[in-house]
Amino acid sequence: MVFGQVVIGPPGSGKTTYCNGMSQFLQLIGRKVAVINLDPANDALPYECAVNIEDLIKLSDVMMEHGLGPNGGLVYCMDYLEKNIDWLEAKLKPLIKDHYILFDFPGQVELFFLHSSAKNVIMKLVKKLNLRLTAVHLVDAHLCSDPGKYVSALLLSLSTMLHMELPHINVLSKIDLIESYGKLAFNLDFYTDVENLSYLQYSLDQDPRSAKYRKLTKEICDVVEDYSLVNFATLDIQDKESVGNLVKLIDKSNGYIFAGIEASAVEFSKIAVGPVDWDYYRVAAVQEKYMKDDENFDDDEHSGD
Ligand SMILES: Nc1nc2c(ncn2[C@@H]2O[C@H](COP(=O)(O)OP(=O)(O)O)[C@@H](O)[C@H]2O)c(=O)[nH]1
Ligand SMILES: [Mg+2]
Repeated sequence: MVFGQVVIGPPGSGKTTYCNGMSQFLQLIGRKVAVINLDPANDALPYECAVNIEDLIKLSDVMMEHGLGPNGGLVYCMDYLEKNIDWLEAKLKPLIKDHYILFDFPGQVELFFLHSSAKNVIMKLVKKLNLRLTAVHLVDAHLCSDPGKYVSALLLSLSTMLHMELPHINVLSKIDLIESYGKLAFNLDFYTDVENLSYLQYSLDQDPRSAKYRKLTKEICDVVEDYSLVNFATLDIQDKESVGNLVKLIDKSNGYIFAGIEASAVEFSKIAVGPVDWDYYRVAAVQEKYMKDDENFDDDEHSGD
């Protein structure tokens, strides 16, 4: 059983920086981490990647050969990756024995709430390699400074959650910059908890530019409230405490904290409903032992694929 994160979110939301910071943090707490770059539009990578989609396909080649723009080119690249999933699987196989995996995905949002190729890639890997992944969906906290943009972030987050069908954590990234955008219309809790959107609708109705979309805003807010799935964690990637708090949430969502614990269903339930406060150094040690024990099982399990 292998654990990891699928890092997604709009362009510029901080995915690549996140993969770099998160891998450093996880290594500090004793985990072996492999970062997989699946974004062919990533320029200079700040991290050392274990697998790079550029070795399979280059966005610039696709754009030139097929006369596509960057968006069409990225869709093509993801389709191509899905067709060549064996390439990725072969690259991942030696890593999954003892690594925690971070996938740095492209920022084109349609790939994660509309198209199926990126999702199919993830689902095939989950099934074939027995991965336990959490989708970490980064949204620039800047969007909170404009109620209209915040509503679009809510809708995007909800659509992505429903489409991806993975354990999912939405994150307001670059929270360290939030004060530089001026005073927010509401407290930060309002934006992270997503509990009562009527205040937001009222605020939007006061602005003549958005008042004409009143009905649309109300419908979108109703959908988000009815599903009651969206909320946000916050992140400043340079703040160790902020990254640590997020790691605790992620470890709980993909089951990392349960790894190697031999307990009854009651004990597991206690951990599941308990606070996310636990000792990650201990879990890292347990996990290492568990992965070694699990190695033989995984080999047997997948030898028939
Ligand atoms: N202040 C601040 N800047 C960040 C943070 N995360 C990312 N950035 C910056 O946001 C920009 C876009 O980040 P990048 O990782 O390339 O985004 P991507 O397109 O989603 O991969 C870069 O200039 C980063 O330095 C953060 O937590 N705080
Ligand atoms: Mg990037």
